[in-house]
Amino acid sequence: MHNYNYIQRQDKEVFDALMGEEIREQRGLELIPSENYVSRAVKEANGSVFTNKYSEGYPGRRYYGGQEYTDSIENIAIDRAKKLFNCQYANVQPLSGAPANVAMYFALLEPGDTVLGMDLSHGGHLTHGHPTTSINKVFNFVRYKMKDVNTGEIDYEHLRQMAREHKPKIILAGFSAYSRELDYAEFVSIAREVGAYTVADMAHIAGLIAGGVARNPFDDGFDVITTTTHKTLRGPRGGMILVRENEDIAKKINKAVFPGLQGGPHMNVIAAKAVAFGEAMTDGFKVYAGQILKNAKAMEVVFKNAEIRMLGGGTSNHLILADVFGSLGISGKEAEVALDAIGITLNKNMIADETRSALDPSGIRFGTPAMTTRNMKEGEATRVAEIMVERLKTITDDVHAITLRDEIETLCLKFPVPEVFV
Ligand code: DSN
Repeated sequence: MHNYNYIQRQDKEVFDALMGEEIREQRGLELIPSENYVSRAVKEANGSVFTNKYSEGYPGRRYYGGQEYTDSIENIAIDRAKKLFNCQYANVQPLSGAPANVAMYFALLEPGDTVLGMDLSHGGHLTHGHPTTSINKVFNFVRYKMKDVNTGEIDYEHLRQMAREHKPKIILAGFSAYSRELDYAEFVSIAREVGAYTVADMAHIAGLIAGGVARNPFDDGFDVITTTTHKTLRGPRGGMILVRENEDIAKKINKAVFPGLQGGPHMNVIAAKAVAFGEAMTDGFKVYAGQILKNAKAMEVVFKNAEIRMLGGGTSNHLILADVFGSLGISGKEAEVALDAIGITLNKNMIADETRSALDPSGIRFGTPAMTTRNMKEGEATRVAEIMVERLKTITDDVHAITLRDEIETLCLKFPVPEVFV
């Protein structure tokens, strides 16, 4: 556990909140598939002197003086990102995933241009053009879906027809609640036919790609990848945009990030990204990424045996989306609250063609990146899934809930959150 000696001496209110979160993270089981635990080294960089520095611009081309070390740290982060994802250009300044996507749109599009992206309820993301977002006022978004929600297969023929009809400038692959692999070559073939850029938002699976257990969209010819750095990649909260080989696209991306969208980059976060990328280059990270998948498969088996419907029929990545309303008659929100009461954190989630509201949908979404960082393996993943099913099937049994909560807490104490990964 981190010590916060200076904060403790100076600011009791903030110290109390920090200690509360430290204990919550140690004692509870984190199954939100977009969350993870970073190393102490990443935390040190994130909380370092680089937070003091303004560095508008890019290495070698800054607007303020005193940049010898900021240039050095940003170049380290860029070089490592390029090696990790096998590409020629990287912009490590995006503050997070949403600004990375907004900058990418402004780099590649003119107002009114069309983007073909995945429907939110079929696994896409708000920033892929949901009607409630600001970018939806600037660009025209059309959405594709899965052909069969029971296998997760995308309807590529329909996607091709939509591309011919709507003539998008960008075809966007990627998701935040989808449990299968995409056929990137098919996306590239469709995009080339209509002259569109191919962009993959790999925020959820960046660590799986870096660890070599998920396909890299660049290997099939994608032009651009956007991502966060804090999910499976196990870095600080932040974003990044990668360009496979086209210098013109890379220049447009750089201009769109700064000065187009952002001001001074958060150099402390860039330092932490550099440290996390260094960790992701190790053999240990490859083992970690592989174990994420094995743990998710172990959970899939339990849900299958319990006859709880999973969107896509199961999982090929780090997450599972389960239709608890259709299978057990309880809403996603009820399931989230019931599991939270026994120390398991996950999130309610819409399922494909949702009939309920976004705030009380039919599904729950959970995944294995954080539990795998705690060194839990298939045995623990199986038991956790069994506990989840038991809890959901006996949701009104408060006495049994106490037994299950004790078992989760014991498990978490046995697998403390580690601080050193290399
Ligand atoms: N909020 C992230 C997730 O949970 O998937 C995506 O932005």
